[in-house]
Parts: sequence; C-alpha cells; structure tokens
Amino acid sequence: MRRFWDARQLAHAPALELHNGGFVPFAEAPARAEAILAAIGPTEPAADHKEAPLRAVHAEDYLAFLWSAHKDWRAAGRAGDASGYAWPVVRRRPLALDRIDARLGAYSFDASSPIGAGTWDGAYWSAQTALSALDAVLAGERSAFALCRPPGHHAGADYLGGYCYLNNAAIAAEAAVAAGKRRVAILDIDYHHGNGTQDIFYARGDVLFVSIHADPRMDYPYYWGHADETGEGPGAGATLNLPLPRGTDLGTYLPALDAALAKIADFAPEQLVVCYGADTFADDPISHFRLRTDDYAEIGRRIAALALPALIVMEGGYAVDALGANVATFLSGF
Ligand code: Q9C
Ligand code: ZN
Repeated sequence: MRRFWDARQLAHAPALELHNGGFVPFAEAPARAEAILAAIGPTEPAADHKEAPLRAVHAEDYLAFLWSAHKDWRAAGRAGDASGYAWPVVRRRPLALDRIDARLGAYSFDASSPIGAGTWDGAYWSAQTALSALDAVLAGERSAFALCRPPGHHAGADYLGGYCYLNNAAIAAEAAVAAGKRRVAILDIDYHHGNGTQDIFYARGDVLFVSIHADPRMDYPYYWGHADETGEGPGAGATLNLPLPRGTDLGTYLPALDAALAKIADFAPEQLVVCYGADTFADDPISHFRLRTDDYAEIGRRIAALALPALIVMEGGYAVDALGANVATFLSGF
C-alpha cells in the first residue's frame, strides 16, 4: 500500500492543552507521527493541491481566521499558543467581532486545540497529504494511507476543535466527489465521534457517514454522535452512529463493525474513506476501549473485504509507544 506523509506537518507543535482542569503537555504531538513513520516504512511526500479543495469544504472566513490567528494573537501582545476561552452559546448572534479572543471562541468548540506559529502550515500539509493519497487511489491503487496529523475529523466547515483544524477526510471525500465518484462512504473508527465530518455532510445524500465511537453521553465530543442523529433533508438516513460503552473489547466491537460495513455495502459507494484512530487501544491515555494491537488486523481485514477503493486517513491515537505497531497492524490486516 502506498503511504503518504509530508514533513511540513511537523510545524504544528503546540506546547500545552487544557485537560481535566489543568494544563498538560499537548497529546497530539509530533512524536506521534515519528512513531508511525518508524513502523510503516518509506512514505511519499504530498503534492500541493493549493487551497481550492480546502475551500470546497471550509468557509472562506474560517480559513482566513485560521491562517492569521496566531499572528493576531501575537499582535495582541500574547505569548505562546493561541487558545479561546469564551464561546458564543449556540451562536446567538452572527457578530463580526475583530478581537482575537472573540474570533477564537467563534471558530472553535473547545480549549484543547491551541494554534501555534506552525499550525496553519501543519494543517495545510496534513490536508495535502490526504489529497495526495486520494490521487493514488483515483489513479487505480486499491488503497492508500495518509499519515495525517494534525488529525481532522472534529473540524467542521467553520470551526476547529479536538486537535483538528482542517478536516482532512472531508476534504478528500469532497475531492473524490469532484473527481466523479457519485457516492462516497466515510467509515470513522476513531474512539471519538467525528462530529466535524458528520456536520459537513449531514444534509448530503451522496456522502454516507458511518461512525463507531465511545458513547457521547460519557465521552468527548458529548454534543454529537448520538444514535438518533441520522442525517437531514437529502442526507436523511446517510448518517449512522454506532456508540459503544467504555470497556468495549473486540467481542463487543465486531458486531458494530459488521453493522457499519453492512450499511456501507448497502449504499454501494464508489469510494471509501476510512478515518482510522488508534485511540481505541486499551492503553490509550485519554480513551476507554480495550482493543489490543492484534485486533486491528481483524478490523482491517473486515473493512478490506468490502473490496472498495479505499483512502485510509490517520485520526487520533495517543499511546505513542504502541502507536506504530497499531497502525502497521491495521494496514497489514487491510
Ligand atoms: N480532558 C482525536 O482523537 N480533548 N481527538 C479532550 C479531555 C479532546 C481527540 C480533553 C480529545 C480530542 C482526533
Ligand atoms: Zn480520537
């Protein structure tokens, strides 16, 4: 399987995040990518597709904000990484405020996604890596892996959150549609619900979103990912959420995976995008499932049995010591 990665993604390296009421080292660290690279062998760099495919998913004003947020933060006299601390509850009024703190709040939904000097570049090249791996599949590869970090699935059309700034999988899915794929299925198997991806395609009938994740009544992102969220308008029925309890092991996981795969097969997509998160691993420091390294081989095999052209996009996974083996095992099973 061809594997894509771009060293410019390392530019994104915030120092700290707010976690359980205190500041701790940022979990979505460049060391994650280094660990995966050491396990999967040589990679190909990203080709620059420029901003048009980003604009096909993200709002112009959001991209402008993300591009300048850290500069604006410094211009306001601040040190360190930019982070919001005030949020507009349910977007009561669409105010066009200039203050950097107000804009950080308006374009984010949590305080665990700081913006550093290299965040735009890192996120930009992460998205380009997804697009480059998609190119390989569009050119006839059965599958390709995009080592994206920062990850993307929590980022919506006009908001960041959950370590995510640009939605790599959504950008690639939209690019696949633009390339002529009439139906695209996204299977998200990160521990956390992919709220950004769900939002982006919620009213779309041509992009199916299926996610297996920790029950949002217990785990982040809380406000999305419940089983009764099934899509709207032309997208009614094209969202499927399969929340699972904390403590889920392979025996509990596989029936949900089979249900997800049945839904996808029924949709008859022309392209599959797999959002792979290794934070379902038993020893993940911020998550609560009990999958083991070997389990990812079986999960990869079952997804591959769909026999669809597949782009695999990296999402979360924070047990850095086991991350390389978890990713390599998933890819080899696939
Ligand atoms: N105290 C991904 O796996 N932080 N994002 C939660 C809990 C957000 C995870 C903080 C976790 C986001 C791509
Ligand atoms: Zn996650």
